[in-house]
Amino acid sequence: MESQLSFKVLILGPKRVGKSSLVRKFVFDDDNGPPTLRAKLKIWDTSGQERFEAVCRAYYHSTEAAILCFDPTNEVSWKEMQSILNKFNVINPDSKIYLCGTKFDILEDELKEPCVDPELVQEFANSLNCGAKVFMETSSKLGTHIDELFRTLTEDCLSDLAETSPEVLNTAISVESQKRRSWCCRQFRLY
Ligand SMILES: Nc1nc2c(ncn2[C@@H]2O[C@H](COP(=O)(O)OP(=O)(O)OP(=O)(O)O)[C@@H](O)[C@H]2O)c(=O)[nH]1
Ligand SMILES: [Mg+2]
Repeated sequence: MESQLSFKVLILGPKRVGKSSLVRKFVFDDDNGPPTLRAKLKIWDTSGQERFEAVCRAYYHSTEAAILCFDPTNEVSWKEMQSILNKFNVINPDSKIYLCGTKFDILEDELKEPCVDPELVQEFANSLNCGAKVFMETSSKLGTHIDELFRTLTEDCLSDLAETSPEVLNTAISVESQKRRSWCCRQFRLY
């Protein structure tokens, strides 16, 4: 049962878009929701540096969900994110996909529109044909929508599993976090 409730989540995206900040906020911020999660998440935070790309690709396999981050204050990151997603899809076409616009606090502070129209992001998500979900307005600085993103992802993984094992929806699991470092991808486990 325990292994069934363990989901591998990959955090992908171009460099400096805020992937590590997102994971840190979720894993280490007490205000967030891990205590109510009902599954073990193994979160792999990848590097966005191009020189690590080949190594990061080794982590694309056997992933239940991928959070694809881009920075709506930086249009280049939107294009680069799509290119990373295409490569990911070739290796792992069955993964759930969550498109995540980061650094929303900057847009709010500067009263700016995102570089990419949220409707276009949604259209792109629809075109992926895998039920990709969009979270356009996350901020690791403020904690905006981060809990909601991971909660939705976890519930989606649990719902899929419940189709074959309905009892998983009644299972409660306690939570603690551990951190393990490696040189290009870091794993965070939530229990
Ligand atoms: N204002 C603001 N800054 C952010 C936010 N998230 C990340 N940053 C900043 O963006 C920069 C990059 O953040 P990281 O989390 O290291 O980005 P990354 O995607 O992990 O970068 P790589 O691992 O190099 O690919 C840092 O200076 C962060 O402080 C956010 O939500 N709001
Ligand atoms: Mg990082």
